[in-house]
Amino acid sequence: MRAPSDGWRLSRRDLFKIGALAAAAVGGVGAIEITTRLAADAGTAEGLPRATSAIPSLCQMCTTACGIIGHIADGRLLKITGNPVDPNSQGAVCAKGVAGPSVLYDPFRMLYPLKRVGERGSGRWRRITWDEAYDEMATKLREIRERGKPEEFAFQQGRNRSSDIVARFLNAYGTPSHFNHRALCSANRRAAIATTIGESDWDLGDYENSAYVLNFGCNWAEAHQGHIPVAIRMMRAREKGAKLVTFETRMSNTAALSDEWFCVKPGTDGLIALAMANVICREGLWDREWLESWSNYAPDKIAEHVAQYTPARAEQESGVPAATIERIAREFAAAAPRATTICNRGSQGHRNGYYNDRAITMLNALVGSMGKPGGWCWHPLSAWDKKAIPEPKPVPAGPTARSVIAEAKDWPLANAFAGKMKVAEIVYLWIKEGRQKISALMTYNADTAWSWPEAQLVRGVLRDEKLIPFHVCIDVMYSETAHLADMILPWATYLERWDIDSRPAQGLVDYVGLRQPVVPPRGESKDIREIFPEIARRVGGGMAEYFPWKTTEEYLEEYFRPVPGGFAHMKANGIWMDQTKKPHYEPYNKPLTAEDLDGSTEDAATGIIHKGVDSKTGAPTAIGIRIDGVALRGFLTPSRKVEIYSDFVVQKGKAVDREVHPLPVYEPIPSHQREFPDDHLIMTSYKINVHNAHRTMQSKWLQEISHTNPALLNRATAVKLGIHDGDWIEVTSFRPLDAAVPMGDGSKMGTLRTRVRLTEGVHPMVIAIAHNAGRSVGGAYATNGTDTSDNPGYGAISDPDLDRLWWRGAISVPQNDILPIYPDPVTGGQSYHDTVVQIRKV
Ligand SMILES: Nc1nc2c(c(=O)[nH]1)N[C@H]1C(S)=C(S)[C@@H](COP(=O)(O)OP(=O)(O)OC[C@H]3O[C@@H](n4cnc5c(=O)[nH]c(N)nc54)[C@H](O)[C@@H]3O)O[C@H]1N2
Ligand SMILES: Nc1nc2c(c(=O)[nH]1)N[C@H]1C(S)=C(S)[C@@H](COP(=O)(O)OP(=O)(O)OC[C@H]3O[C@@H](n4cnc5c(=O)[nH]c(N)nc54)[C@H](O)[C@@H]3O)O[C@H]1N2
Ligand code: SF4
Ligand SMILES: [Mo]
Repeated sequence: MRAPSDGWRLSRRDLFKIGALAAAAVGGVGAIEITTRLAADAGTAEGLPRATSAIPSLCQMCTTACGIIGHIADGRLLKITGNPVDPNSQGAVCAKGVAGPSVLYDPFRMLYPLKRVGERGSGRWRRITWDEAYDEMATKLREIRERGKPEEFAFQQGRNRSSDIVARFLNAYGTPSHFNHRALCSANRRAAIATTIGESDWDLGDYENSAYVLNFGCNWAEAHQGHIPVAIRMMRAREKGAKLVTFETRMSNTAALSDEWFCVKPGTDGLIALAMANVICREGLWDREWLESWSNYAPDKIAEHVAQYTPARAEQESGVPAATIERIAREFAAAAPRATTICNRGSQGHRNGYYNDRAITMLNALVGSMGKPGGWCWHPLSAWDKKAIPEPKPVPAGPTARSVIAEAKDWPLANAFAGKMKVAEIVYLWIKEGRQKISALMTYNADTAWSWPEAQLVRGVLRDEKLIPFHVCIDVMYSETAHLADMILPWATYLERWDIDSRPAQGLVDYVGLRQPVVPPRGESKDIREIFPEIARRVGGGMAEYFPWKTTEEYLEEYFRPVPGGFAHMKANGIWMDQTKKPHYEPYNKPLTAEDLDGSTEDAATGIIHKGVDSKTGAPTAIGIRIDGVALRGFLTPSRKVEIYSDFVVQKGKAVDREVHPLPVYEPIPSHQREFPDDHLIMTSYKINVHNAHRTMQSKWLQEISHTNPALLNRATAVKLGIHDGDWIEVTSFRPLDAAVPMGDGSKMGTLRTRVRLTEGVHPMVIAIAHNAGRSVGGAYATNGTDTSDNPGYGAISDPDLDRLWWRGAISVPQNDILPIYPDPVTGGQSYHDTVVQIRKV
């Protein structure tokens, strides 16, 4: 029976109408009231209950964190629209954002704490109380801490948006074994940008004002960490006549929305960019004056370096005609400074990804578009201004204990920059190899057993009670990782929890947002903001001192005090931005004031201006540089200029006996440097627009739209292999043939069976498989009807939609089961698109 609190249910027809209304709301500028009125009116017009309140919050169906409004009727979330006051998303939401209620009201959600009763992975559980859960956790964690081995408590997270409370808890405990997902995601790109400009690891572009956008493997129309905020700006740029050029291995929706699409061989984007640099230098299309002021490497030396990368060589390796590379280089330079590159996992998710992104970033320096309106821009803050809105005190200091895995010393650039990136894909391998003893593991906001490369290795380690004696998983849903836990704590969804949050500002002005519950948590689910203080109290030993607030609201009240109107403003509006701030254009050109210069010293040879000393290192602190007689802020690199040549990375490499090239170079992918037999292909990965990694797998609304991930194969390749559309194939992967990486012996790694979809829209040497599919547990919707097991964590399930699961049995495969661990030797970034596979019709 359906519980009375389940209320009414939307029909598919209603959903369609709401989707149209949400789309209409996207265009609606102005105040929240407008959207609220729209919702209320819409309710009556569509025969739906009237929304009685509209609560601003932040989406987390992906990590773009768009401002949303939850429309509530009779205590139930009716629908989600965009919050127009969000400067990033400006009132727009994507299909995943609209589908929030399907995650909140998912019948297979975890609602009660569970303890394992069968063997690990047997799927047999019993319900326990929170009190029992807290006690058991606190007893284990206290014992480890009192033994003086806090590093044996490991915390594995993914794309967490509550970093304040996580760091507070782990630092108060004292463990450095804090593992994240970054190397799986964006490490190469971040390292390339940080090397080059020093003051940010994230480019934002200024797409709305661009005349030319050169895209190397960024799928902004379907994915990207700034998805909706970027997509709306790109579309506006196009309306204003900008030209969008996309290099992709596949006809993505982004490629389809571009003026030109070039299908590249995987891993060759850096070479194309270097060949463009060659054309720009050779033909004098550069902004020589800008380079002379701002590049730490002389223009003629850059020209000399890129001379080896001819368009003819780039054509040979990438397949893009030399004449096209020349034409695009000229067009890009002609449009500068209103020209920018954009790139993402397509260029950086490779063994040579760091250098690819170094080369792509350099193009913007060559044409002098860095920091200019319509050019390649950035913001130094990746979130809100933490100096103006600091974390409430007392804040615990960082841990003093050491963790071999988190330090990941073999990779010189993994932890070289401000934000430590770590090397996510080696965590479970190194635990297996006994490099780090783990006595307790807490997994949170990550489905490592499914989204990490070599997922079966992760599962093997999680299953092994000698390697992981105690595993607590905090999750909203029953995931592959939860399946291998000893205890599962039901986590509140993003629609039921509090957060302070914001994303890199696409408008180049920082802002701050509030995620607030639009409804109370379902069942017994709780957020970590409630769980962690309670564990801290029970562990004792001084931990609780860092959690003096009685409630999360009390803590946030204090946190938001510096915001005009405080917490009350945030609860009513969801967002605050200082309207007097100007966009962060050309920060390097900002003159130093007389006050800045008072008491400073200047290095005669470099022009670098210093003032005071670094409290940790004792070295003089640079505050700027004199350029053409003017004292300016400059870039935040060691040279205060754009580092085309980086001695910093060379030294980092030397420290661990690894060669890091100071300049952007092209390093061919070792396993790709040979003749491929017809049945050998390069397996790439991509994201589906309506799904986000693991967190949307349970959404019946989104699963209904997309529930399979057939292998995309070029028709010409299929003809050679006698494969037809819809055929079953076996895909066997090989480890990289690459002495510089763990297990790089070229041996066979894994096999999966799937079906093919033939298309002209994929490179003939590529087999492309989407990663957003292939769950084996988590209930009927996540698994296309195959997991029917009863789980005491779900509560009573009565969902009439189960009878409408028309896609039951649809094929979806877990790509990561055949994706080898393959860290870039420089940064540790996982090479997602380099795996050589053999395919066979079955
Ligand atoms: N819908 C959706 N949105 C998401 C996510 C999601 O799972 N689903 N995840 C979020 C996260 S965590 C991230 S990191 C971002 C990622 O955002 P993006 O990096 O923009 O998207 P991806 O699909 O990972 O990869 C980009 C594209 O690279 C292409 N590609 C593969 N190899 C090459 C190559 O050698 N050269 C070129 N030029 N292209 C290549 C793939 O076909 C793919 O379309 O998206 C975020 N947003
Ligand atoms: N083959 C392949 N593998 C990939 C990638 C790829 O392109 N190809 N991309 C990689 C990238 S870029 C990344 S960042 C990682 C991401 O991999 P993950 O970190 O595993 O993916 P997420 O979906 O971010 O995290 C899943 C967790 O989000 C949590 N979550 C938090 N809040 C909510 C909520 O309110 N509702 C729901 N439903 N869940 C919530 C749940 O705990 C869930 O387990 O995957 C990587 N894996
Ligand atoms: S882009 Fe991400 S954060 Fe924004 S609405 Fe879509 S799912 Fe939500
Ligand atoms: Mo990611």
